[in-house]
Amino acid sequence: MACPVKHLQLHLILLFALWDVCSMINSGMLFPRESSSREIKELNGLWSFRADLSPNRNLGFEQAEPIITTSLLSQPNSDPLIYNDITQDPKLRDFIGWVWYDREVVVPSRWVADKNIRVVLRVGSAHYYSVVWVNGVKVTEHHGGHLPFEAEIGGVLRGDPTAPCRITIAVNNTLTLQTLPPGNIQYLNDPARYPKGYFVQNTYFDFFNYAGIHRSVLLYTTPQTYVNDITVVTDFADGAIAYDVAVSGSASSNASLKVTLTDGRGRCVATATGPKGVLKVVDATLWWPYLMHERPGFLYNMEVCLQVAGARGEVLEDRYTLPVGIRTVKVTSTQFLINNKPFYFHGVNKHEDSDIRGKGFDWPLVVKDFNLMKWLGANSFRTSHYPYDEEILHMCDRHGIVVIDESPGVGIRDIRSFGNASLAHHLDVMGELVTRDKNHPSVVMWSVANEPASEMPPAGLYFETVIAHTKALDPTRPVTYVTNSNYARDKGAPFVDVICVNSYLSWYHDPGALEVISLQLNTQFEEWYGKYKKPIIQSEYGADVVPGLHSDPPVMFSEEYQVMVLRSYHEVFDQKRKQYVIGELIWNFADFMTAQGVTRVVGNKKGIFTRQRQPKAGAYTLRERYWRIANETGLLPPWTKYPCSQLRSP
Ligand code: GCB
Repeated sequence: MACPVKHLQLHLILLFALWDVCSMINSGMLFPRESSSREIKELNGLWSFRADLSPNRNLGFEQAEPIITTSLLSQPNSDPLIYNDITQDPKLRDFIGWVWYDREVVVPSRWVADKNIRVVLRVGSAHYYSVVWVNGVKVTEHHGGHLPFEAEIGGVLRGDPTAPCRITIAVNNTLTLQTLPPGNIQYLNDPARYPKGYFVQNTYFDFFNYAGIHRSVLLYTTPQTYVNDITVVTDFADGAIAYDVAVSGSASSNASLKVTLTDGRGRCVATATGPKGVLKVVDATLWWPYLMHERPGFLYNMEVCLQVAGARGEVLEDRYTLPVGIRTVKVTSTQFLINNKPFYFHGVNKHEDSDIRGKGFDWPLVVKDFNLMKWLGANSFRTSHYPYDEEILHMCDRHGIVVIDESPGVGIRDIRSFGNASLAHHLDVMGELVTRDKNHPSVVMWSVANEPASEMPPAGLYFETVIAHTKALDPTRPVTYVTNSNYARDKGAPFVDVICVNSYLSWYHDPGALEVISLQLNTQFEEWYGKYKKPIIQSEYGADVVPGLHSDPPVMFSEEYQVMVLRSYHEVFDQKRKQYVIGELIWNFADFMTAQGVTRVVGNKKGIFTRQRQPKAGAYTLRERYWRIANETGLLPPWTKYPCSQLRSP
């Protein structure tokens, strides 16, 4: 008979081992939250804005650095922070180069007067390379969109407490072969065909390269000695939460820490002291995915209270509360297990994309998308092809929507993008991503790239390195990348935990030939599984639809054709999910904007919803299927039981 005490000890030893490695990444990027010791001031709304249209695109720096004069901004537009789709000026929509944002902010005088307060400026994401000044003093710069960056600005503000706080952010959307995603600028020098200095930006991905500031800019405060980072690793078997708190600031070595875990009703269920420890929850309520349990997305609140003695003997405190879900993730050769139960991904690929806002964060859109995913019976999505706003991950935690969290490593297709500079940057980006998202129970797997040229000779070492690095940062989650290479030539596949394959049978291959799907998809799965003996997710499949276009017999771009493609794929999924296929993610949740091109009719139309989030016929096909799968598992909570017979395409 198994000894329960031994069993418990084993789990804890394992947790501690993991947690020691996790402490490697304790450099901190906690989501800003208000508490009795922390305040937030959001800086959303209108900023002064100007694109640098000068011939060398450098006038802003020539005139402005180090002090930003108002001359560059003398005729400021008052624009929201994403500029591409709000302008009537085509030069601005497709602008490449530096744009400048500028704003004067009222900072509470207490924040400046009280030297025990740290004032932090945080940019949720700006695409691609950003430089930030406060009152003309450069405070930070950052390479890469889709991830946050911040700077402590209290020192600058205190330099001249009478000065207003002027924040200037310059953002450049130029991509190079070493950026993530990669791109390159091509000068077209034929004077008979192009004006002098004419250039284009080539990219190797299929979404519009929305530029500017995509997410919240805010100021927040902490005390000078503060909770800089928290890492949690949980174990469902014994309700254990191993935590590791990183403290920063001058008095950090004298800090005392108390950690309190409360349940949904605010009842204390466990406490611990010290920067590292284990909280044990008796009869823990686990975190479960949507449609897998009657109580999906259960979260505890873990409050960290840090105390240090002030100069006059007073107690200085910092408090930070982290939502925590208790769950485990494991991969076998045929299954994906959440809390040791098989999980089948029936979900979508998304984009942060909508009319006018482009990639700008928008709460009503986020809520609508969650309502649609739940309507659809989707239990998961991939953050194709970059990290999404943290608020979206919080929604996933709360609603039990499972996430494959993807880096911006999309379109690594030029051999020069496999060099050392690219690799070093990719490792940094994975560090930033894992640091930001490591505590989300909804995040169950990292995807380091989408459709790289993984058959190229350097791809093997490149992906071995990126994947090993990601696993070292987070030993608790599987790591993958999404491939469309041939199974026999893919050099990175030996290093992934789950094979994620994209294929567009009867679309990009054998267009119009629906009859080949079954045979070719079977072959695809058998070849990948035969070679690697790893579980497989169909990470993309689909077909473009011009909404309202009908045709019988079905032809490409009609609603009927998309339905037929989906059904043909589904038949094969149904055979293979009994074996080793562990998921299917439709491409795409909604139509989205792309660069202009001859295959794109105002964007990519493979959405099952339009860009305005109205269902196409394919949405009903998928809805019927996803609810049927959810019903089959027998784990569907009674309140969600859906009579499949009543779900019918219109
Ligand atoms: C893909 C890409 C995705 C594209 C899609 C398409 O393989 O991963 O970004 O949008 O195909 O529709 O071409």
